Amino acid sequence: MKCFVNFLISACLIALLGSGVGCGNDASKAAASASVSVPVPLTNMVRITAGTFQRIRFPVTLTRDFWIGKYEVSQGEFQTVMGLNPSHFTGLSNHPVEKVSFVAASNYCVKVTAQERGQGHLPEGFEYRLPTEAEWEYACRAGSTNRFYFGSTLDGGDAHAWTAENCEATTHPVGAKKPNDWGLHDMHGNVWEWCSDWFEPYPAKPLTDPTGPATSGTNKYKVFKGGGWNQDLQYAGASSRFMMSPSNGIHFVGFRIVLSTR
Ligand SMILES: [Ca+2]
Repeated sequence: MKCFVNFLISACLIALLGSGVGCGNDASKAAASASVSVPVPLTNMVRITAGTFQRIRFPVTLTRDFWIGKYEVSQGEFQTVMGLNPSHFTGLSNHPVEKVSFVAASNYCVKVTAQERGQGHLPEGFEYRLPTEAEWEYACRAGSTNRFYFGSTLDGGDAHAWTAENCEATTHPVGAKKPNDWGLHDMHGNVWEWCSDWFEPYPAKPLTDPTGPATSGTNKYKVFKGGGWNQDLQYAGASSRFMMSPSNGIHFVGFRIVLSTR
C-alpha cells in the first residue's frame, strides 16, 4: 500500500513538473494501469498466513499466504458487481447472497478481479477466486483441531453460528455472530459456502496445497462447506462437506472470496 501511495505521489509530481497542470487525467490513467508489487486487497479481506492443519487423521499444508473475506458475500455486494440478485430471501442487502450457483459465484470473482486489476491493485498472477476446500477449512479452524473452531461440542454454537436451532428458517445479516480467532464471521452457519474443488472422497493421506480432482471425472458436483440456516449445527463442523452441481443455486448456499495467486 505504501509503495502504491508513493507511486501516486511520484506520478503527481511528474505531471506537475512536466505540464504545470498537476495530477490530471493522464497521471490518473497511468496510476490505474500501473502494476503493484503486493496486492491492495478489498476492504474486509483478512490475510491468512501459510501453515498446516490437521484434517481428521492427516496433515494438510498450505504453502502460500492468502486473503479471505471476513464475511460471506452479501446481497448488496453481489448486486453492485453483477447488477442482479439471485437470492430467495431477496431485498436484504446485508444478508448473504444465496441461491447463487457455483458458476455465478465464479463469475463474480472474475468481475471483481477485472475491476481491481483495472484499478492497479493486483500484481500479475493474483486474482479473486473461490477458496479451495483446504483453504476454506484452514481459515475456518483458525488453529483449532476441534470439530468447530469454538470447541468440540455443540456448546457455544448459538454465539457463533446461525443454524436451524436459532435462525427461524432464514438467513441473517453477515457478521452478526462472534468471529473465529482469525476474525472471520459465519464460517459455521448462515449460508453454506462454495469451494473450488470438484467433489470426491477426501484423500486419506498428507496433502500439500490440494485443489481437488483436476476434472470432475465421474463426479459432477462442486464442494460447499460450513453448514447453514437450513440444517442443525451438528452438520456445520469444519471438516463436514456437501456437494451440488455447479450450475445449480439453492437458498442455503452462498460463498466468500479469496485473494491469492492461482
Ligand atoms: Ca457460512
